[in-house]
Amino acid sequence: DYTPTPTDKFSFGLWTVGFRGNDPFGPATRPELDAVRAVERLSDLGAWGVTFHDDDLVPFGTEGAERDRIVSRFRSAVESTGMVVPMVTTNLFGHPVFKDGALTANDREVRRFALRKMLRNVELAAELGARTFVAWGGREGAESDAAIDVRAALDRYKEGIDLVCEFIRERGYDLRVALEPKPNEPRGDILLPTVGHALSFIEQLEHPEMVGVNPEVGHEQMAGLNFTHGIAQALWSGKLFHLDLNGQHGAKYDQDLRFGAGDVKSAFFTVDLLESAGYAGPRHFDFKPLRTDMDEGVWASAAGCMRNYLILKDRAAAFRADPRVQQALQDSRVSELSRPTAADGEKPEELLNSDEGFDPEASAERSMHYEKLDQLALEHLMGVQ
Ligand code: 3MF
Ligand code: MG
Ligand code: MG
Ligand code: MG
Repeated sequence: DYTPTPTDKFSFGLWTVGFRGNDPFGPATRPELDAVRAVERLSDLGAWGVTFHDDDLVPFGTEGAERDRIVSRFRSAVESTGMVVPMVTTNLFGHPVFKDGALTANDREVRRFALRKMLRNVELAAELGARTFVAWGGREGAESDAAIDVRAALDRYKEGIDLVCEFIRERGYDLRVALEPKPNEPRGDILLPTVGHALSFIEQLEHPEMVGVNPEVGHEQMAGLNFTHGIAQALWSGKLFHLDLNGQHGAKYDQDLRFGAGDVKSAFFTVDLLESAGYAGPRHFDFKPLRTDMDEGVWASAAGCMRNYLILKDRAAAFRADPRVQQALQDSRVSELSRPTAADGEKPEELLNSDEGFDPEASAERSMHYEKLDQLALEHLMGVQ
């Protein structure tokens, strides 16, 4: 039975089920989705949490009593369904004011406006009990290398994230920041294009301990990278604060297919990793229901994301428990990699002079037996036991 429950910690952005099907070549194909209905339907389907950009909930420029009314109506829906708001993020890409970026726009007034928008949204995130504040800098980038001083842009990016962290600390909020990498789209090139770039950037910040990453399946795959390896390195660095699960077919436009509907073999190993590495954060979906489909398709795709995760979780567990797999893993000497290369306390000088009678020719003749191991993974994925 692959019915999700809140203990699975599945969450969805309001902008996912609320996506109306507009693309660069055509307008929306679906009507607007009311945020309260989104919360109720997601809760009915077994989701645990709902996330949003400030503008998904409160239209850009809405102030005062109207803003308060919208937030409190949403809050009531969240509370009455028992849902949570684990993450909040800021839209710093939609309004034309951000056409040249937000925290790294060449125009200083734009950067100051972007920071005010972000700080205000940090207040809202804390108010709603969110623990993660995602920052995707979709417009932080360029089409022409003549138009941007990348080193200055990184100074301003650091300055912006540092200010957000300082604000969180001064207010005493229980909130961490997660940077979301993406290589391109909508900009020709976006700053912090991959998980690796973001991890290295974080080390330059004033409060690196407060900042991690929010990797998205499709974003890494757009860069031709292995998503599972990317999140493995984030886990290894203690930086996998959150993640965006979806589907993508290789290096093309950001497809945002429902989770599992892209590279399914990669999705299998992603779930296998998350479940075996003890990742305790949200299983957050950032996808777009196909613009060919109407309301029923929206909910079918949301249900599909969760169902696919649970199926893959089941398949991965069966893979790990299979005695043939355990034998194959041993034959492939996978766990030997966990053994330190040097002997306990061994110095490089001793290692240099160690003569173990090692025979490179004989070693090179040993098969790693990966074909057999990988075939077993594929058969479990395909449901053949
Ligand atoms: C774009 C994205 C974004 C981010 C979001 C932060 C609109 O490709 O993935 O979704 O995920 O802004 O969570
Ligand atoms: Mg995306
Ligand atoms: Mg995407
Ligand atoms: Mg995303």
